Amino acid sequence: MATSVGSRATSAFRQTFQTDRKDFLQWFPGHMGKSLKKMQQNLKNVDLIIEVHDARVPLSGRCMELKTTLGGIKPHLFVLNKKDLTDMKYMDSAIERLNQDGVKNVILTNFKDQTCSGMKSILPLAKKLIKDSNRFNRENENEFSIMVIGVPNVGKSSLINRLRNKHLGKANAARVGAVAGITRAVSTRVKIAENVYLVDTPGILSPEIRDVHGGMKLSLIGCLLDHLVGQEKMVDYLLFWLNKQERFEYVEKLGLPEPSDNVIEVLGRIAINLGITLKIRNFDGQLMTKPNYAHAAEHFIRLFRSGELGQYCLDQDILGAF
Ligand SMILES: Nc1nc2c(ncn2[C@@H]2O[C@H](COP(=O)(O)OP(=O)(O)OP(=O)(O)O)[C@@H](O)[C@H]2O)c(=O)[nH]1
Ligand SMILES: [Mg+2]
Repeated sequence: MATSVGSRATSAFRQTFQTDRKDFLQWFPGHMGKSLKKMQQNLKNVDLIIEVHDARVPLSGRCMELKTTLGGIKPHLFVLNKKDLTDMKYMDSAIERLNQDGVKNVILTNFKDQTCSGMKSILPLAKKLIKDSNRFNRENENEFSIMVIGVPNVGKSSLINRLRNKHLGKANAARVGAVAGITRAVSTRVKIAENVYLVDTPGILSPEIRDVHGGMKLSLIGCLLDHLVGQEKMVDYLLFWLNKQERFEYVEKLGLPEPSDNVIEVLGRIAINLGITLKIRNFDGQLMTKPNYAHAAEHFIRLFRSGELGQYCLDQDILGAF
């Protein structure tokens, strides 16, 4: 049933998002096969896989290629990270759905929180799973080797640094960054505790099963490079999603008069509020001031990603009512 927002009924907002699937296939990097092959080769020396995910996309964030090439062979721990940015009220149903899909040992974490209890439980659970498993073909029975995998920008290197810092100080930390593709190659193993080694890997992503919604959600959380998708298109999808879910916190945070589904109108208003304009010459040579839509889009996305617009589980629409 439609509810009323200011003078506007929410049924007035878009119920579908139009985009060209042809563009969407180009968003996904094509160079990841080499890393995936290296990860497969390393698998024989690995006792456990930690798969890191972004808790804002607990279902659409899975890379099926990772699942089919590396899943099922070794004990597996599934970390739903960035819980500080997700809407926690959907996490129970997300974990239930993952369990139904055969994903066990799910841990929720926030690697930015030094007191995170999920974080503290990773190593003890990893050791238990390894001890309970059948470790065949292992040269050194007393050593544990763990490979950390996942799509780009979910916190794989952060996990390694957190475990490392706890046990061995900050020297030689893995590189971490807010854009996708910071880790470029499968690392040599890093000692994180007595007899425990971790292998960092680059984010792996492939377009094989993604629908447009999955692709747009991954772009919003920073798994794809923004310039490939286009920030204005990303804001357009975000507006579509927020309005459809009746999440209107953005209106006040961005100083808008009311919710809107019109991306140009919204970006124009943000640019005016922030005083970000461009001077351009019109056809008869006169200087004109125009809103800087690109910077306004960047601002909107930055606020969304930092959690300043609220906490969101972008898969709430496919998880259904809780
Ligand atoms: N808010 C929040 N940010 C996090 C969390 N964990 C990691 N980050 C941030 O997420 C970004 C990506 O972290 P990385 O550890 O580089 O992620 P990655 O999976 O190794 O990324 P690639 O190597 O590019 O595939 C960085 O800006 C981290 O500071 C978390 O739990 N919460
Ligand atoms: Mg990394």
